[in-house]
Amino acid sequence: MTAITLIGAPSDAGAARLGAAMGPDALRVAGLGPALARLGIEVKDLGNLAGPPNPQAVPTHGLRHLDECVTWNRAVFQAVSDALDDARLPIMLGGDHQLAVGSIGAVAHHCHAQGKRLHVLWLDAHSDCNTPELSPSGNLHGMPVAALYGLGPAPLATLSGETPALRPGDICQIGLRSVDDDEKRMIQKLGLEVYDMRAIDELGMREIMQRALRGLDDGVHLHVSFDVDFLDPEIAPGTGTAVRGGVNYREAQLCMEMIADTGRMASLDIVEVNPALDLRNQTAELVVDLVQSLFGKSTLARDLRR
Ligand code: HAR
Ligand code: MN
Ligand code: MN
Ligand code: MN
Repeated sequence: MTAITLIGAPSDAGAARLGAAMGPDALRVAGLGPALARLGIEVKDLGNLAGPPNPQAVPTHGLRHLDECVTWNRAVFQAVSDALDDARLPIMLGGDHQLAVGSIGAVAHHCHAQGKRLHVLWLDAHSDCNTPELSPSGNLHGMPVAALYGLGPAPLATLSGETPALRPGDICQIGLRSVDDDEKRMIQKLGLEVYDMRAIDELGMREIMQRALRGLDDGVHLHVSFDVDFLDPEIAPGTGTAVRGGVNYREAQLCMEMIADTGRMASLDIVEVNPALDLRNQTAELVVDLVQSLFGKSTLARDLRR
């Protein structure tokens, strides 16, 4: 298994509520690094990147804190690029989800250079494909998918040097249950493959993961962008925009296990852990549990499974 680099990105500049900046440390307190090391993986923790705080400004031109978010994303782009250049698997610890512009931008750039095809699994209650014109809030964590498709503020839309960083068919979103009306149109316009909670209820997580993961061969770099509000707030309350009716514990485990079985995941974001809204760090602890499955921990050895 590839060696892992943990990259803390303590930003909450893209969110409405403060607190996601404490996410990386909450994940460390919950034992993320040692849990991965126990699986036999070499883990290096770079500590936290430096960047600006949330200025708590009001929106201008449909968005808040653009300069701060650009600064954060440039730092994340560089750190993720460095890890990929060293043939390591970067885990970007957010922070809020706007940081995916930098991390996925770096992955897109890397894939281009290596002649690999990029496939992104976006696990989230939200579709995050607003633009400043469409956003009801002006918060940039609701806009990273649009930016990766070359839409929205130019410094983010062109950040990776690959414009757009993503093409139709590159992303598959799972767990959606809070999508703004204009975002519904954007999902169609961008041609996103989406599985909302109704799809999970009707088809089951197994069928959805089989569809989401089909066609992965060794020419594919699989990136997982895990927004913890994907999970039901009853089990993961420590997040800024919790939405009821989310993915339950068993569904989440199966999702992670099926990704691990592909052996193709080459980069990961863990975002929107907000310890200020949590109870006894249970959200970070749950994430550590699930991420072990994502890296191949399983109850039975492969040849004993049926
Ligand atoms: N769609 C809403 C907005 O744009 C909420 C976005 C939300 N928060 C996130 N992203 N955690 O996944 O403001
Ligand atoms: Mn998100
Ligand atoms: Mn979300
Ligand atoms: Mn694809």
